Amino acid sequence: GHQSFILWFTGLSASGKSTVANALAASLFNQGKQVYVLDGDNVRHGLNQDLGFNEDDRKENIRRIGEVSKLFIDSGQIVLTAFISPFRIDRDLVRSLVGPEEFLEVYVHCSLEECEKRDPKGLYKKARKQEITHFTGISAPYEEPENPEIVLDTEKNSIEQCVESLLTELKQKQLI
Ligand code: GGZ
Repeated sequence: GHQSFILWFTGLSASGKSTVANALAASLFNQGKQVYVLDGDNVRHGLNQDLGFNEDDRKENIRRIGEVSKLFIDSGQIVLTAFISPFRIDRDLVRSLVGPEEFLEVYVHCSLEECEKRDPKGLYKKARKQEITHFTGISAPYEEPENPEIVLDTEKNSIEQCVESLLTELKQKQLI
């Protein structure tokens, strides 16, 4: 197999989306694949710097990321996206935009309790004190995927184990 596709990582803040996506990207790169990671660091600070975290802005965030991902696919790349993407309808919109063959939803599962314990940026703490509003899991919703192609559990498994199961899935689906 040799084709371009999206792995769409979704999950709570601090669930490990970017970490797993970047580790997988490194592995695919070492196998000679053209791969690129889109996440908050390179999208929310640039293209989407006009957007915040209310419902409309999140929807627009995901819509634009979907369109950009489609361009990456057209250019023959593997694209890994790591955004909370809390609304099912928005994830489904991207799925229909790029085509079902090329879209794999990856649910990065980690309990709210564990994410809050990790709290690498202190955002959960701020959200609890209402210093940040509309915080996913605390004061804004997260809609779990109903039929994700892949589920990872970062509470039970290491990053390396998560990368291994992704590689296995991709080989099984003959995408790599
Ligand atoms: C959720 C927020 C918020 C609010 C800032 N709610 O763990 P992080 O810091 O590095 O990742 C989170 C990121 C979420 O941006 P996304 O573009 O992935 O969200 S969405 O898909 O819902 O549009 C978090 C930080 O931004 N952050 N404020 N209120 N996360």
